[in-house]
Amino acid sequence: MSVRFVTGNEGKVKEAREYLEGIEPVEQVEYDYTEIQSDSLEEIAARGAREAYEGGDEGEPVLVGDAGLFVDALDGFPGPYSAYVEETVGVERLWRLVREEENRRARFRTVLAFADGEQTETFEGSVAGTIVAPRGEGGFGYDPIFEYNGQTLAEMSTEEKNAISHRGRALSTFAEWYADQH
Ligand code: ITT
Ligand code: NA
Repeated sequence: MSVRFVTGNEGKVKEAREYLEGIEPVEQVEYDYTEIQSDSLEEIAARGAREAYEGGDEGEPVLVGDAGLFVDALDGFPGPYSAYVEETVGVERLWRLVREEENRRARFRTVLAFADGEQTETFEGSVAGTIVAPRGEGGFGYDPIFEYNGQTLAEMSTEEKNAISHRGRALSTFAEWYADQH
């Protein structure tokens, strides 16, 4: 048995392997599941996981992740639309929107959904920070405008970012649950 991680991103698979080391092998699969329109990452990931499970090899459990940046003053925008907003509005212009606000708090959230045909379970990880003017060359996506403890995620080393990562937190919760079940 192995867990099939549905993602186009090999880096995420490597990260998942670190958390599931000694528990279960992780295999990367690409599956173009329907991303439903919803403001709930849980709902999007759970539907995706069920669809990927049904469309994949019988009996092999799947893991689907969905993540986003939720800005308090913007009622959680861009949230589940983070990838689309990054492509259209862009990170710099999102900063300019938030700059007008007194409250610049935001949160990165990842939800992982696991489906094995019998059950669908979701696991959350999040990190709270502040939206700032872009700084740093590392990371990806919204990292340059997300500050945590005085540093943007783009200014951190990979190790520093992983240690506080929303995805890492979701993976570690999932790994603990999975180990308990198997
Ligand atoms: P998958 O193939 O794994 O589904 P994806 O591009 O859909 O990849 P996510 O659901 O993980 O990626 O994230 C959605 C968007 O949120 C992504 O395009 C980024 O803009 C942003 N994002 C997610 N995690 C981030 C992080 O740690 N730092 C900066 N931006 C992040
Ligand atoms: Na996704």
